[in-house]
Amino acid sequence: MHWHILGAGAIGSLWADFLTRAGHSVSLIVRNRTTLDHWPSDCGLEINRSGHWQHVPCLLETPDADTPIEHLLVATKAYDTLSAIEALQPRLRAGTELVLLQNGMGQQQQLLERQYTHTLWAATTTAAAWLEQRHQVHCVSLGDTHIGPLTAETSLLPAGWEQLDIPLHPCTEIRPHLWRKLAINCAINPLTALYDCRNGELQEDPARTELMQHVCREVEQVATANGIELFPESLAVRANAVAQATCDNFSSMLQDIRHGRRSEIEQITGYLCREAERLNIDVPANHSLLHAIRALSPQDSAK
Ligand code: KPL
Repeated sequence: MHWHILGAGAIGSLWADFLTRAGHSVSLIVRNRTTLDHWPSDCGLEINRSGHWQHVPCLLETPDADTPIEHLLVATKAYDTLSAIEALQPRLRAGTELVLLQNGMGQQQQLLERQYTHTLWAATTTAAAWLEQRHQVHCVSLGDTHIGPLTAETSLLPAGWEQLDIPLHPCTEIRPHLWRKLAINCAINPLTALYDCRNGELQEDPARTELMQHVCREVEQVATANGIELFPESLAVRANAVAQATCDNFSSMLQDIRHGRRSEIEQITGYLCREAERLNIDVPANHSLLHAIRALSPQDSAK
């Protein structure tokens, strides 16, 4: 099977490794010609697993290459989804398999509303990785990945994914899993961005803990009104456990803001607030975080 991967960040690069290990060939679609010309290596990627570097053979190309795409993994930032897929339309076919593997919610529904004829899945992962350089990725943890179909009459897994040697959980209903990841991200990401702190530092200050508890209670209300059961324990307890397990990490949102990149606040807390408004639920703590993060990041307030 030949898989194209759109988005050469840490997660896209990690999947290039997973897919090639499973015997598939991979093309990494990079943003543009300049990125391609400045790629630090002429032979794809390197991955560091448990302290050892290994080569990941993959081809590199730009979105305007002319080879058809039959299997596409979309690992871009959530806000780039629609425009990135639009740009690839000339290369996609009816029935092209498309997997969305991203943070946040809203983009899955927006893509469905475009009524393309592709076969769609959404996936969410707790796998963790970071880029040392563009072509060098460190695998921190394989995590757990849930995947499920978004379109009708779609099999549980895309072609060749049954061979992936990772904790992969196919499910008929992906929405509750997307909500669970969204809920954790609502509870941790904007707070770490606001306080400019590591995930583990959220629990070190009673004011932060209290705000996190408010945020969690509001998220639970909106999830429940949507018919979603989050976790057996409260979201605050689960989010604290995740913050503890990733205590040395800087959340993706904080990293985006520190690097002057647009954050995914609109696809995380923004989505939650839009759902709350639709359901007539007051979410003042989440609203104030949404506005605070927009104000922190010129890239976000420009949108
Ligand atoms: O998913 C994450 C993120 O940073 O986006 C968490 C779980 C908060 C880990 O850092």
